[in-house]
Amino acid sequence: MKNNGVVNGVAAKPTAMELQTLRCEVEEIVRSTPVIDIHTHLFAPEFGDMNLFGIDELLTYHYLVAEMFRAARISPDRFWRMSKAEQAELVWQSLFVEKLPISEAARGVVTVLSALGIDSSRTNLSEIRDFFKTQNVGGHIDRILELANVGAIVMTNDPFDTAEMEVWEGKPDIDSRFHASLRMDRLLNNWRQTAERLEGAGFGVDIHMSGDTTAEIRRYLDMCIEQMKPLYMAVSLPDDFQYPTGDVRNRLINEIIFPTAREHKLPFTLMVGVRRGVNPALRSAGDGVGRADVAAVERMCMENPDISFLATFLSRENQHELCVAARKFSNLMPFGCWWFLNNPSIVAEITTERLELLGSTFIPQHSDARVLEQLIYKWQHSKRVIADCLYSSYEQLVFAGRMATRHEIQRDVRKMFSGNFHEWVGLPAGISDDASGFDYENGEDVSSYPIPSDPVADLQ
Ligand code: FIX
Ligand code: ZN
Repeated sequence: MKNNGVVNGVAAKPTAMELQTLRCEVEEIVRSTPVIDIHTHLFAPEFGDMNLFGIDELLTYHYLVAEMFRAARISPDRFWRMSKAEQAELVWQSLFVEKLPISEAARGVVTVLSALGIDSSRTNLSEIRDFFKTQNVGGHIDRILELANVGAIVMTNDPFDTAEMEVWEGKPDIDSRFHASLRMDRLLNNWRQTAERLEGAGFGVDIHMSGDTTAEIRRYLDMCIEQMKPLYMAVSLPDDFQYPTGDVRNRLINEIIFPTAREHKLPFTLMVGVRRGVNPALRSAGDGVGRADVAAVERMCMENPDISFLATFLSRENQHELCVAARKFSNLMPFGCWWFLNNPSIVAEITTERLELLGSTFIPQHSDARVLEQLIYKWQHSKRVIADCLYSSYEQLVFAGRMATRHEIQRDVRKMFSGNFHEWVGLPAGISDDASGFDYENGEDVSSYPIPSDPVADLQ
Protein backbone atom coordinates (compact mmCIF):
# COMPACT_ATOMS: atom_id res chain seq x y z
CA MET A 1 0.00 0.00 0.00
CA LYS A 2 2.88 2.38 -0.65
CA ASN A 3 2.42 5.61 -2.67
CA ASN A 4 -1.23 5.74 -1.77
CA GLY A 5 -1.71 2.23 -3.02
CA VAL A 6 -0.37 2.92 -6.50
CA VAL A 7 2.69 1.05 -7.74
CA ASN A 8 4.03 1.92 -11.22
CA GLY A 9 0.76 3.64 -12.09
CA VAL A 10 -1.32 0.58 -11.19
CA ALA A 11 -3.44 0.31 -8.04
CA ALA A 12 -1.77 -2.22 -5.72
CA LYS A 13 -4.03 -4.93 -4.39
CA PRO A 14 -4.61 -4.35 -0.67
CA THR A 15 -3.94 -7.27 1.61
CA ALA A 16 -6.76 -8.87 3.61
CA MET A 17 -5.02 -7.61 6.75
CA GLU A 18 -5.01 -4.00 5.49
CA LEU A 19 -8.69 -4.19 4.68
CA GLN A 20 -9.45 -5.70 8.07
CA THR A 21 -7.50 -2.87 9.76
CA LEU A 22 -9.43 -0.34 7.69
CA ARG A 23 -12.75 -1.91 8.67
CA CYS A 24 -11.87 -1.87 12.40
CA GLU A 25 -10.71 1.73 12.13
CA VAL A 26 -13.93 2.89 10.42
CA GLU A 27 -16.09 1.05 12.96
CA GLU A 28 -14.14 2.50 15.88
CA ILE A 29 -14.23 6.06 14.51
CA VAL A 30 -17.98 5.92 13.80
CA ARG A 31 -18.69 4.45 17.24
CA SER A 32 -16.58 6.99 19.11
CA THR A 33 -17.61 10.14 17.22
CA PRO A 34 -20.24 12.13 19.13
CA VAL A 35 -23.32 13.19 17.20
CA ILE A 36 -25.55 16.20 17.12
CA ASP A 37 -29.00 14.65 17.01
CA ILE A 38 -30.62 17.16 14.70
CA HIS A 39 -34.27 16.09 15.08
CA THR A 40 -35.80 14.57 18.19
CA HIS A 41 -39.03 14.92 20.15
CA LEU A 42 -37.14 14.92 23.45
CA PHE A 43 -37.36 17.73 25.96
CA ALA A 44 -34.77 19.09 28.36
CA PRO A 45 -35.44 18.28 32.05
CA GLU A 46 -36.65 21.85 32.61
CA PHE A 47 -39.79 20.87 30.68
CA GLY A 48 -40.89 18.54 33.51
CA ASP A 49 -43.36 15.84 32.43
CA MET A 50 -42.62 16.45 28.76
CA ASN A 51 -39.21 14.86 29.34
CA LEU A 52 -40.21 11.21 28.78
CA PHE A 53 -38.10 8.32 30.03
CA GLY A 54 -38.45 4.85 31.54
CA ILE A 55 -39.79 1.48 30.54
CA ASP A 56 -43.51 2.34 30.34
CA GLU A 57 -42.78 5.21 27.98
CA LEU A 58 -40.48 2.98 25.93
CA LEU A 59 -43.14 0.28 25.63
CA THR A 60 -45.95 2.67 24.70
CA TYR A 61 -43.91 4.30 21.89
CA HIS A 62 -46.26 4.61 18.93
CA TYR A 63 -44.05 2.39 16.75
CA LEU A 64 -44.65 -0.47 19.23
CA VAL A 65 -48.32 0.35 19.74
CA ALA A 66 -48.89 -0.13 15.98
CA GLU A 67 -47.11 -3.51 16.18
CA MET A 68 -49.08 -4.51 19.27
CA PHE A 69 -52.38 -4.00 17.38
CA ARG A 70 -51.21 -6.65 14.91
CA ALA A 71 -50.06 -9.08 17.58
CA ALA A 72 -52.82 -8.77 20.22
CA ARG A 73 -56.45 -8.91 19.22
CA ILE A 74 -57.65 -5.82 21.03
CA SER A 75 -59.81 -2.99 19.73
CA PRO A 76 -58.29 0.48 19.66
CA ASP A 77 -61.17 1.70 21.82
CA ARG A 78 -60.38 -0.77 24.55
CA PHE A 79 -56.64 -0.11 24.35
CA TRP A 80 -57.03 3.66 24.69
CA ARG A 81 -59.28 3.22 27.74
CA MET A 82 -56.40 1.48 29.56
CA SER A 83 -53.96 3.31 31.82
CA LYS A 84 -50.43 3.81 30.52
CA ALA A 85 -49.17 1.06 32.84
CA GLU A 86 -51.78 -1.40 31.50
CA GLN A 87 -50.93 -0.47 27.92
CA ALA A 88 -47.23 -1.06 28.62
CA GLU A 89 -48.05 -4.47 30.13
CA LEU A 90 -50.02 -5.48 27.06
CA VAL A 91 -47.21 -4.41 24.71
CA TRP A 92 -44.65 -6.28 26.83
CA GLN A 93 -46.79 -9.42 26.90
CA SER A 94 -47.68 -9.46 23.21
CA LEU A 95 -44.36 -8.35 21.67
CA PHE A 96 -41.71 -9.47 24.17
CA VAL A 97 -43.11 -12.47 26.05
CA GLU A 98 -45.33 -14.25 23.54
CA LYS A 99 -42.99 -13.51 20.62
CA LEU A 100 -39.34 -12.79 20.03
CA PRO A 101 -38.87 -9.02 19.67
CA ILE A 102 -37.37 -9.09 16.19
CA SER A 103 -38.88 -5.94 14.68
CA GLU A 104 -36.59 -2.89 14.68
CA ALA A 105 -38.58 -1.02 17.34
CA ALA A 106 -38.93 -4.07 19.59
CA ARG A 107 -35.24 -5.00 19.22
CA GLY A 108 -34.56 -1.38 20.17
CA VAL A 109 -35.99 -1.96 23.65
CA VAL A 110 -33.76 -5.03 24.03
CA THR A 111 -30.71 -2.95 23.01
CA VAL A 112 -31.62 -0.24 25.53
CA LEU A 113 -32.11 -2.72 28.37
CA SER A 114 -28.85 -4.54 27.55
CA ALA A 115 -26.93 -1.24 27.54
CA LEU A 116 -28.33 -0.59 31.02
CA GLY A 117 -27.24 -4.03 32.19
CA ILE A 118 -30.70 -5.66 32.09
CA ASP A 119 -31.14 -9.06 30.45
CA SER A 120 -34.62 -8.78 28.93
CA SER A 121 -35.01 -12.56 28.61
CA ARG A 122 -34.60 -13.13 32.36
CA THR A 123 -36.10 -10.00 33.90
CA ASN A 124 -39.80 -9.42 34.33
CA LEU A 125 -41.51 -6.12 33.73
CA SER A 126 -41.92 -5.22 37.39
CA GLU A 127 -38.18 -5.71 38.02
CA ILE A 128 -37.43 -3.50 35.02
CA ARG A 129 -39.81 -0.89 36.40
CA ASP A 130 -38.01 -1.02 39.74
CA PHE A 131 -34.70 -0.30 38.02
CA PHE A 132 -36.05 2.84 36.34
CA LYS A 133 -37.77 4.03 39.54
CA THR A 134 -34.44 4.17 41.34
CA GLN A 135 -32.77 6.42 38.74
CA ASN A 136 -32.22 10.08 39.49
CA VAL A 137 -33.29 12.20 36.50
CA GLY A 138 -30.12 14.30 36.10
CA GLY A 139 -27.71 11.40 36.45
CA HIS A 140 -29.87 9.24 34.20
CA ILE A 141 -29.81 11.82 31.38
CA ASP A 142 -26.00 12.08 31.66
CA ARG A 143 -25.66 8.31 31.53
CA ILE A 144 -27.97 7.89 28.53
CA LEU A 145 -26.27 10.65 26.52
CA GLU A 146 -22.94 9.10 27.30
CA LEU A 147 -24.04 5.58 26.34
CA ALA A 148 -25.58 6.92 23.10
CA ASN A 149 -22.56 9.20 22.51
CA VAL A 150 -24.87 12.11 21.77
CA GLY A 151 -23.24 15.51 22.39
CA ALA A 152 -26.21 17.72 21.58
CA ILE A 153 -29.92 17.27 21.01
CA VAL A 154 -32.32 19.36 18.96
CA MET A 155 -35.83 19.36 20.42
CA THR A 156 -39.06 19.94 18.46
CA ASN A 157 -40.63 23.06 19.94
CA ASP A 158 -44.15 24.06 19.08
CA PRO A 159 -44.75 27.80 19.48
CA PHE A 160 -48.50 27.13 19.31
CA ASP A 161 -48.57 24.64 22.21
CA THR A 162 -49.93 26.28 25.34
CA ALA A 163 -48.27 23.98 27.88
CA GLU A 164 -44.89 24.25 26.21
CA MET A 165 -45.09 28.02 25.83
CA GLU A 166 -45.82 28.35 29.54
CA VAL A 167 -42.46 26.74 30.24
CA TRP A 168 -40.66 29.06 27.80
CA GLU A 169 -42.36 32.10 29.29
CA GLY A 170 -40.79 31.22 32.65
CA LYS A 171 -37.39 31.81 30.96
CA PRO A 172 -35.95 28.45 32.03
CA ASP A 173 -32.22 27.95 32.19
CA ILE A 174 -32.22 25.02 29.78
CA ASP A 175 -29.65 22.22 29.95
CA SER A 176 -27.03 23.40 27.45
CA ARG A 177 -27.01 20.07 25.59
CA PHE A 178 -30.60 20.68 24.46
CA HIS A 179 -31.34 23.12 21.63
CA ALA A 180 -34.61 24.36 20.22
CA SER A 181 -36.15 24.14 16.77
CA LEU A 182 -39.29 26.00 15.82
CA ARG A 183 -41.99 23.66 14.57
CA MET A 184 -44.37 25.22 12.08
CA ASP A 185 -46.88 22.39 11.60
CA ARG A 186 -49.77 24.11 13.31
CA LEU A 187 -49.20 27.28 11.32
CA LEU A 188 -48.78 25.61 7.93
CA ASN A 189 -50.98 22.52 8.29
CA ASN A 190 -53.68 23.79 10.61
CA TRP A 191 -54.04 27.41 9.66
CA ARG A 192 -57.67 27.99 10.70
CA GLN A 193 -57.23 26.87 14.35
CA THR A 194 -53.86 28.59 14.63
CA ALA A 195 -55.28 31.87 13.31
CA GLU A 196 -58.08 31.65 15.88
CA ARG A 197 -55.60 30.89 18.64
CA LEU A 198 -53.43 33.89 17.75
CA GLU A 199 -56.47 36.11 17.50
CA GLY A 200 -57.57 34.91 20.94
CA ALA A 201 -54.12 35.80 22.27
CA GLY A 202 -54.56 39.39 21.06
CA PHE A 203 -52.73 39.29 17.71
CA GLY A 204 -54.41 41.05 14.79
CA VAL A 205 -54.76 37.91 12.67
CA ASP A 206 -57.64 36.78 10.46
CA ILE A 207 -58.11 33.56 8.53
CA HIS A 208 -58.24 35.32 5.16
CA MET A 209 -54.76 36.70 5.82
CA SER A 210 -55.95 40.25 5.27
CA GLY A 211 -54.81 43.47 6.97
CA ASP A 212 -51.94 43.07 9.40
CA THR A 213 -52.10 39.27 9.54
CA THR A 214 -48.63 38.69 8.08
CA ALA A 215 -46.99 41.36 10.22
CA GLU A 216 -48.74 40.08 13.33
CA ILE A 217 -47.65 36.47 12.82
CA ARG A 218 -44.13 37.70 12.18
CA ARG A 219 -44.32 39.66 15.42
CA TYR A 220 -45.34 36.52 17.31
CA LEU A 221 -42.63 34.39 15.69
CA ASP A 222 -39.99 37.04 16.35
CA MET A 223 -40.91 36.90 20.05
CA CYS A 224 -40.66 33.10 20.04
CA ILE A 225 -37.29 33.20 18.28
CA GLU A 226 -36.02 35.68 20.84
CA GLN A 227 -37.20 33.38 23.64
CA MET A 228 -36.20 29.97 22.25
CA LYS A 229 -33.14 30.74 20.08
CA PRO A 230 -34.01 27.92 17.68
CA LEU A 231 -31.43 26.44 15.33
CA TYR A 232 -33.96 26.11 12.49
CA MET A 233 -37.66 26.21 11.58
CA ALA A 234 -39.31 22.94 10.56
CA VAL A 235 -42.49 21.48 9.14
CA SER A 236 -43.80 18.04 8.24
CA LEU A 237 -45.71 17.99 4.97
CA PRO A 238 -48.13 15.56 3.32
CA ASP A 239 -47.29 13.43 0.30
CA ASP A 240 -49.39 15.70 -1.95
CA PHE A 241 -47.47 18.86 -1.01
CA GLN A 242 -46.91 21.17 -3.97
CA TYR A 243 -44.94 24.37 -4.46
CA PRO A 244 -45.61 26.94 -5.79
CA THR A 245 -49.40 27.11 -5.62
CA GLY A 246 -51.81 29.79 -4.48
CA ASP A 247 -53.03 27.86 -1.44
CA VAL A 248 -52.86 29.27 2.06
CA ARG A 249 -49.92 27.06 3.05
CA ASN A 250 -47.86 28.38 0.14
CA ARG A 251 -48.82 31.95 1.02
CA LEU A 252 -47.74 31.41 4.61
CA ILE A 253 -44.45 29.89 3.45
CA ASN A 254 -43.73 32.78 1.06
CA GLU A 255 -44.96 35.63 3.22
CA ILE A 256 -43.93 34.43 6.69
CA ILE A 257 -41.51 31.50 6.72
CA PHE A 258 -39.09 32.71 4.04
CA PRO A 259 -38.84 36.31 5.30
CA THR A 260 -38.33 34.96 8.85
CA ALA A 261 -35.66 32.54 7.60
CA ARG A 262 -33.86 35.42 5.89
CA GLU A 263 -34.08 37.87 8.73
CA HIS A 264 -32.99 35.42 11.44
CA LYS A 265 -30.67 33.34 9.22
CA LEU A 266 -32.61 30.21 10.11
CA PRO A 267 -32.61 27.16 7.83
CA PHE A 268 -36.02 25.71 6.92
CA THR A 269 -36.39 21.96 7.51
CA LEU A 270 -38.84 20.03 5.34
CA MET A 271 -40.07 16.58 6.33
CA VAL A 272 -42.17 15.41 3.43
CA GLY A 273 -44.43 12.46 2.72
CA VAL A 274 -46.45 11.79 5.87
CA ARG A 275 -50.11 10.84 5.54
CA ARG A 276 -51.53 11.79 8.91
CA GLY A 277 -54.35 9.70 10.37
CA VAL A 278 -54.48 6.94 7.76
CA ASN A 279 -56.12 4.94 10.54
CA PRO A 280 -57.34 7.57 13.03
CA ALA A 281 -58.45 4.94 15.55
CA LEU A 282 -54.78 4.18 16.17
CA ARG A 283 -54.16 7.84 17.15
CA SER A 284 -50.42 8.64 17.16
CA ALA A 285 -49.75 5.15 15.73
CA GLY A 286 -52.10 5.74 12.81
CA ASP A 287 -49.99 7.84 10.42
CA GLY A 288 -48.85 6.47 7.06
CA VAL A 289 -46.54 7.24 4.17
CA GLY A 290 -46.96 8.37 0.57
CA ARG A 291 -44.62 9.16 -2.29
CA ALA A 292 -44.17 12.92 -2.60
CA ASP A 293 -43.02 15.29 -5.33
CA VAL A 294 -39.33 16.15 -4.87
CA ALA A 295 -39.65 18.77 -7.61
CA ALA A 296 -41.69 20.91 -5.18
CA VAL A 297 -38.63 21.12 -2.91
CA GLU A 298 -36.36 21.76 -5.90
CA ARG A 299 -38.52 24.74 -6.85
CA MET A 300 -38.27 26.15 -3.31
CA CYS A 301 -34.47 25.81 -3.42
CA MET A 302 -34.31 27.36 -6.86
CA GLU A 303 -36.44 30.40 -5.98
CA ASN A 304 -34.70 30.97 -2.64
CA PRO A 305 -30.97 30.45 -3.18
CA ASP A 306 -30.23 32.56 -0.09
CA ILE A 307 -32.13 30.19 2.23
CA SER A 308 -30.68 26.93 3.52
CA PHE A 309 -32.99 23.92 3.46
CA LEU A 310 -32.74 20.61 5.27
CA ALA A 311 -34.92 17.89 3.79
CA THR A 312 -35.97 14.36 4.53
CA PHE A 313 -38.60 12.32 2.69
CA LEU A 314 -40.59 9.52 4.27
CA SER A 315 -41.05 7.38 1.19
CA ARG A 316 -38.29 5.03 0.11
CA GLU A 317 -39.22 5.84 -3.49
CA ASN A 318 -38.22 9.50 -3.03
CA GLN A 319 -34.68 8.90 -1.79
CA HIS A 320 -32.82 8.76 -5.09
CA GLU A 321 -34.59 11.88 -6.39
CA LEU A 322 -33.65 13.72 -3.18
CA CYS A 323 -29.97 12.90 -3.76
CA VAL A 324 -30.17 14.15 -7.32
CA ALA A 325 -31.95 17.34 -6.17
CA ALA A 326 -29.16 17.94 -3.64
CA ARG A 327 -26.57 17.64 -6.43
CA LYS A 328 -28.37 20.46 -8.24
CA PHE A 329 -28.98 22.74 -5.27
CA SER A 330 -26.17 23.37 -2.83
CA ASN A 331 -28.64 25.06 -0.46
CA LEU A 332 -30.30 21.66 0.09
CA MET A 333 -29.04 19.31 2.80
CA PRO A 334 -30.56 15.79 2.84
CA PHE A 335 -30.80 14.33 6.33
CA GLY A 336 -31.88 11.25 8.21
CA CYS A 337 -33.67 8.02 7.46
CA TRP A 338 -37.01 9.03 8.85
CA TRP A 339 -39.48 6.88 10.81
CA PHE A 340 -40.52 3.91 8.61
CA LEU A 341 -37.13 4.17 6.87
CA ASN A 342 -35.19 3.74 10.09
CA ASN A 343 -34.63 0.01 9.61
CA PRO A 344 -31.17 -1.46 8.96
CA SER A 345 -31.93 -2.67 5.44
CA ILE A 346 -33.28 0.70 4.31
CA VAL A 347 -30.69 2.77 6.20
CA ALA A 348 -28.02 0.76 4.36
CA GLU A 349 -29.62 1.39 0.99
CA ILE A 350 -30.19 5.13 1.54
CA THR A 351 -26.77 5.76 3.08
CA THR A 352 -24.98 3.95 0.25
CA GLU A 353 -26.96 5.90 -2.33
CA ARG A 354 -26.13 9.18 -0.59
CA LEU A 355 -22.41 8.36 -0.26
CA GLU A 356 -22.26 7.47 -3.96
CA LEU A 357 -24.08 10.62 -5.11
CA LEU A 358 -23.09 13.19 -2.47
CA GLY A 359 -19.83 12.04 -0.86
CA SER A 360 -19.88 13.22 2.75
CA THR A 361 -22.09 16.28 2.14
CA PHE A 362 -25.22 15.03 3.91
CA ILE A 363 -26.44 14.25 7.44
CA PRO A 364 -26.90 10.49 7.61
CA GLN A 365 -29.24 10.17 10.54
CA HIS A 366 -31.34 11.75 13.26
CA SER A 367 -32.98 9.72 16.00
CA ASP A 368 -36.53 11.11 16.13
CA ALA A 369 -36.43 9.81 19.72
CA ARG A 370 -39.48 10.56 21.84
CA VAL A 371 -38.25 8.74 24.93
CA LEU A 372 -34.79 9.50 26.30
CA GLU A 373 -33.39 5.95 26.33
CA GLN A 374 -34.30 5.46 22.66
CA LEU A 375 -31.19 7.49 21.87
CA ILE A 376 -29.16 4.41 22.75
CA TYR A 377 -30.75 2.03 20.28
CA LYS A 378 -31.47 4.51 17.52
CA TRP A 379 -27.82 5.56 17.36
CA GLN A 380 -26.28 2.16 18.08
CA HIS A 381 -28.32 0.45 15.36
CA SER A 382 -27.85 3.23 12.78
CA LYS A 383 -24.15 3.70 13.43
CA ARG A 384 -23.50 0.01 12.85
CA VAL A 385 -25.06 0.26 9.39
CA ILE A 386 -23.47 3.63 8.56
CA ALA A 387 -20.03 2.24 9.49
CA ASP A 388 -20.61 -0.66 7.14
CA CYS A 389 -21.60 1.61 4.26
CA LEU A 390 -18.65 3.93 4.88
CA TYR A 391 -16.25 1.00 5.00
CA SER A 392 -17.53 -0.17 1.60
CA SER A 393 -16.91 3.31 0.17
CA TYR A 394 -13.33 3.37 1.48
CA GLU A 395 -12.72 -0.19 0.34
CA GLN A 396 -13.76 0.75 -3.18
CA LEU A 397 -11.49 3.76 -2.95
CA VAL A 398 -8.57 1.53 -1.98
CA PHE A 399 -9.25 -0.68 -4.98
CA ALA A 400 -9.31 2.46 -7.13
CA GLY A 401 -5.83 3.32 -5.80
CA ARG A 402 -6.35 5.73 -2.88
CA MET A 403 -5.88 4.70 0.74
CA ALA A 404 -7.89 6.65 3.32
CA THR A 405 -5.91 7.78 6.36
CA ARG A 406 -7.30 7.75 9.88
CA HIS A 407 -7.43 11.55 9.89
CA GLU A 408 -9.31 11.63 6.62
CA ILE A 409 -11.86 9.11 7.87
CA GLN A 410 -12.28 11.08 11.08
CA ARG A 411 -12.81 14.25 9.06
CA ASP A 412 -15.59 12.62 6.99
CA VAL A 413 -17.32 11.11 10.00
CA ARG A 414 -17.19 14.32 12.02
CA LYS A 415 -18.63 16.25 9.11
CA MET A 416 -21.50 13.84 8.76
CA PHE A 417 -22.28 13.54 12.49
CA SER A 418 -21.90 17.21 13.44
CA GLY A 419 -19.87 19.41 11.08
CA ASN A 420 -22.38 19.58 8.22
CA PHE A 421 -25.16 20.59 10.59
CA HIS A 422 -22.87 23.01 12.35
CA GLU A 423 -22.13 24.70 9.07
CA TRP A 424 -25.79 24.68 8.03
CA VAL A 425 -27.06 26.44 11.12
CA GLY A 426 -24.33 29.07 10.80
CA LEU A 427 -21.12 28.47 12.69
CA PRO A 428 -19.51 31.87 13.35
CA ALA A 429 -16.27 32.25 11.39
CA GLY A 430 -13.34 31.10 13.49
CA ILE A 431 -10.08 29.22 13.46
CA SER A 432 -11.71 25.90 12.85
CA ASP A 433 -14.66 25.78 10.49
CA ASP A 434 -16.07 22.53 11.68
CA ALA A 435 -16.76 21.16 15.10
CA SER A 436 -13.82 18.81 14.89
CA GLY A 437 -10.85 21.16 15.01
CA PHE A 438 -9.53 19.42 11.92
CA ASP A 439 -6.96 21.29 9.89
CA TYR A 440 -8.04 20.68 6.30
CA GLU A 441 -4.87 22.19 4.85
CA ASN A 442 -2.42 19.88 6.58
CA GLY A 443 -4.63 16.89 7.24
CA GLU A 444 -3.78 17.09 10.92
CA ASP A 445 -6.04 17.08 13.90
CA VAL A 446 -5.02 20.39 15.46
CA SER A 447 -7.39 20.32 18.41
CA SER A 448 -6.23 19.18 21.78
CA TYR A 449 -9.67 17.61 22.27
CA PRO A 450 -11.35 15.17 19.88
CA ILE A 451 -14.63 17.11 19.70
CA PRO A 452 -16.47 19.44 22.08
CA SER A 453 -18.89 17.61 24.36
CA ASP A 454 -21.54 20.10 23.25
CA PRO A 455 -20.71 20.57 19.57
CA VAL A 456 -23.15 23.46 19.06
CA ALA A 457 -22.41 25.30 22.29
CA ASP A 458 -20.42 28.03 20.59
CA LEU A 459 -23.46 29.00 18.56
CA GLN A 460 -25.15 30.42 21.62
O1 FIX B 1 -43.43 14.78 12.20
C1 FIX B 1 -42.50 14.27 12.84
O2 FIX B 1 -41.58 14.91 13.33
C2 FIX B 1 -42.52 12.76 12.98
O3 FIX B 1 -41.21 12.33 13.22
C3 FIX B 1 -43.45 12.36 14.09
O4 FIX B 1 -44.65 12.99 13.94
C4 FIX B 1 -43.65 10.85 14.18
O5 FIX B 1 -44.72 10.61 15.04
C5 FIX B 1 -42.45 10.15 14.71
O6 FIX B 1 -42.24 10.12 15.89
C6 FIX B 1 -41.57 9.50 13.81
O7 FIX B 1 -40.53 8.97 14.17
ZN1 ZN C 1 -40.13 13.70 14.23
